[in-house]
Amino acid sequence: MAFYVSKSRRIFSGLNPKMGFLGTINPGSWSSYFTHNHASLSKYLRYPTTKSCKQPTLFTPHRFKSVRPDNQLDSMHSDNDAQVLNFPGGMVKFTSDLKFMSEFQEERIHCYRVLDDCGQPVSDEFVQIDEETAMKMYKYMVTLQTMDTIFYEAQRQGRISFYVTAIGEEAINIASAAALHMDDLVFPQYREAGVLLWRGFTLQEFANQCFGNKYDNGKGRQMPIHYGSNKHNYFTVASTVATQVPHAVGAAYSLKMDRRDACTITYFGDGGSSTGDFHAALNFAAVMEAPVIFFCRNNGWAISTPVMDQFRSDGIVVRGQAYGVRSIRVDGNDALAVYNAVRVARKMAISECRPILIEVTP
Ligand SMILES: Cc1ncc(C[n+]2csc(CCOP(=O)(O)OP(=O)(O)O)c2C)c(N)n1
Ligand SMILES: [Mg+2]
Repeated sequence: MAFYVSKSRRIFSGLNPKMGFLGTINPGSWSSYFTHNHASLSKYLRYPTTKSCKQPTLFTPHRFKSVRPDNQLDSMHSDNDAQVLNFPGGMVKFTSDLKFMSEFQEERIHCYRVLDDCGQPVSDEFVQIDEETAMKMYKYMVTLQTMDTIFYEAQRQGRISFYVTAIGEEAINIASAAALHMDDLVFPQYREAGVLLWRGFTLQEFANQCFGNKYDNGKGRQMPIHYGSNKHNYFTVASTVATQVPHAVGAAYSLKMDRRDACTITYFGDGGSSTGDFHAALNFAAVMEAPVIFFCRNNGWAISTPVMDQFRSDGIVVRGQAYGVRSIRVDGNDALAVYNAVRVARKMAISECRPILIEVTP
């Protein structure tokens, strides 16, 4: 038995670097962690150690040692505060108000933009892009729309069996792609051909895939518009709605374990946000602190199902906070706003090892 335990301990420590979420086996660490880190606050704490506090198990996660909960506690605490409770997941204050949280906020979440309806800047607090990049973005937006028009007509004429356009979502496609690096892995839905176009997939390659000819990367085994390219770090389009979202979280976690200077981004629609995969993925990413950008294109419809028949929340953006994911709502017709939001999201995702949720509307 002693031999077995010492052997498994060796195996366990060998696995540890790759399995960062598995923590140390030290039952005393939980309470000593709080007293050590909050010595000055310990007089205010009520330790529900006798019955409600879960004692650590063999697989106590490392993330309980994250500094994030400490910062949260410090910011909410002042010397005048009454007793605080060590509630599962963090500290909470007591209240004697019997008050249910409202199902909505006083005001809907604002939409970030930097250009007004006439294209004039409304602020100077955003990163300007150089003229060359601006021209390239414009060129690719026009190219995307032209390609869509031609392939859409080919589909209507019966030359290809299926097609989906990004009409109205050109800025969403191109500006988000421009803010990413080539090492970032893309997990697309089906309305983001512009991201692949930006990365260098040629018009001929798009045609090869749509027509399923022998030059197609997938050798014609997929439906049209299911593009994928290893070379461009673009995973094959997942039209089974939102299945790509948890995949992106797993891949992001892998990038983090390998300490790569890259993140993943996954695109999905409002319809995708109405699936279980979306919720599982957000929670998974928050808990595992995975560098992933959830990019939701809320165009108001999942085919013929309007958002009013999908959810009652203030769009998708508010769901981030419920899962502990930083979020923003952005005007998808403002290419500079999309560019800035994705650029900052990427930086935060990688440097702080955290998921970010962006909701855009065309
Ligand atoms: C799991 C699954 N259920 C249903 C469908 C059928 N379907 C294809 S697209 C779509 C709507 C997706 O809407 P949204 O995510 O908002 O994307 P949009 O087309 O608006 O960009 C549905 C339900 C599917 N492809 N996969
Ligand atoms: Mg939609």
